Amino acid sequence: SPTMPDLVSSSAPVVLDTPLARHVLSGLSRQPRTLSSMYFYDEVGSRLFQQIMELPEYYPTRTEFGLLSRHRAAIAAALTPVDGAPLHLLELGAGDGLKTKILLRELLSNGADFTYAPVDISPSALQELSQSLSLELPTLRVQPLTAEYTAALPALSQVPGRKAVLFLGSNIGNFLPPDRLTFLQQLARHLAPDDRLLFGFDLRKDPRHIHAAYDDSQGVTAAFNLNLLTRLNHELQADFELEQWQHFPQYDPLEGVMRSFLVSRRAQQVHVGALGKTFSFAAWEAIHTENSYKFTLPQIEALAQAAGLRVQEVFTDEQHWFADVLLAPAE
Ligand code: AVI
Repeated sequence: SPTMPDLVSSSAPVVLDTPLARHVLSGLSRQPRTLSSMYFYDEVGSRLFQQIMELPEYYPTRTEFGLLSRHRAAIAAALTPVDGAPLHLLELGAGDGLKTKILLRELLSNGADFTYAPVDISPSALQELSQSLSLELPTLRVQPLTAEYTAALPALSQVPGRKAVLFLGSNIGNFLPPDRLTFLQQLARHLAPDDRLLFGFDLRKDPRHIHAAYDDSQGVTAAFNLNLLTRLNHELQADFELEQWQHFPQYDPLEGVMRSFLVSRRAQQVHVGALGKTFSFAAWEAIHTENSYKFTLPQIEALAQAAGLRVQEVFTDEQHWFADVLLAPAE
């Protein structure tokens, strides 16, 4: 009929205006092509990341778990207000909370008055965490929030009492250096003098150990990286053929960064339905999908200082592979 709306016309491209669609449009239109690792964490991606954390080669989780167990009394004491004021414990990128439960148990057994507020971009991960907490730690007060890290910060200023912000697992390593500083500066702006931060940093070590952690023999990390393309196929009606892409991680010992790429095995075209656009890739062209920075202690000190913070205490493992660093606002 002449009044048929455009909506039902099958030839018109559907242009979806979502953060993911906008990100993919700009990331695949630029050179080098880049997609953010932030979008790894859909339901399948979050599950694959849980599998990564159990891999023999992926040392960060095990190492941080060990150091948190080893230093749990000192860390819990450093986070608890001496005057018995209530503590608001915010965790950015909480994931499955396996490591955090060590601290939560310690705080509960000390009789600390606190609320645990886990923030995660993945609703499924957060739901599983809330369920497991209500079973394992039924007396714990939990306030979960599905959000990107930065979206959770403004609410911090309104929290009464002492705040402690956990950012474990070297999530900070996934930011590029300028974004890392901006993020810490933003966070510091919402802190009162008594507030504390506990940040996990993966430390520099033998590059072969680092490389193996991102190129595991079972191919779970490859599946995790490739899942980003599956996500674009599902959510943006793209037609990436997964067999035509290869996971390629590379450690740069000068910059101390593990970079992950998806490399096109042949010249190919990929249509992204939701963008109404086709992208051409040359043979062996790469999409840069992740940065995982590794740190030195002087770098951590310098970062803290640049953000208006100071390092109060460094908790580490025997091999000095990983550090959980207690930060406070600079005087
Ligand atoms: C979440 N993040 C700290 C992990 C990392 O080590 O950068 C994500 C990851 N990527 C590959 N393996 C694990």
